[in-house]
Amino acid sequence: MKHPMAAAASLALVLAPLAGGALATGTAGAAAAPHVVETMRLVTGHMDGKAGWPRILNSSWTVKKGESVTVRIISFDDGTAPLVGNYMKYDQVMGTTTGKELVAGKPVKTVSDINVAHTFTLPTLGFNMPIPVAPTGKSIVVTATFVPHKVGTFVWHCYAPCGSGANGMGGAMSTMTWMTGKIRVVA
Ligand SMILES: [Cu+2]
Repeated sequence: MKHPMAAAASLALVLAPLAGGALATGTAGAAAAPHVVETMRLVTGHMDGKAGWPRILNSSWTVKKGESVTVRIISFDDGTAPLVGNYMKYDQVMGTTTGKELVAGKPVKTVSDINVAHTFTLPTLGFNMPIPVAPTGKSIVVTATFVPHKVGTFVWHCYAPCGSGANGMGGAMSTMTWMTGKIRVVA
């Protein structure tokens, strides 16, 4: 805005490819890119009225390809659901612009399996946020930022066995809009 219009326009043309490159390596430029925040609340069966059925509210949203998306999850769940088998890798933060997520403001790369309550995982986009157990009677806020580079409708899952049935994968875990949902990325 400080520059004459023509100069600003040509500057933008020159900087655009650089900004894209900077975003891809996660080093700089994110502040200048479109940026949205998607806030979700993760409630327990006691809170949503269905015992044993935790739920992520605002489970489906739409963002634009190439924009910076901060996922903010406010979890009230004080129960753990340690990861097992092939899902144990989801104790790692994946696909974020910094390689980390913020847990109560603290940057971390991983959450110990024993402390995992849920995950928010978009496997096709390579994005994963492990959600640690919340202190009883309180909430914990977990945030992470990613940039979707593919257009489409992508299903997210929780991969912690927080549902019902012998393996914890039933009930909320296998019901759309509870522990799984759809994220749309548009051009
Ligand atoms: Cu879960």
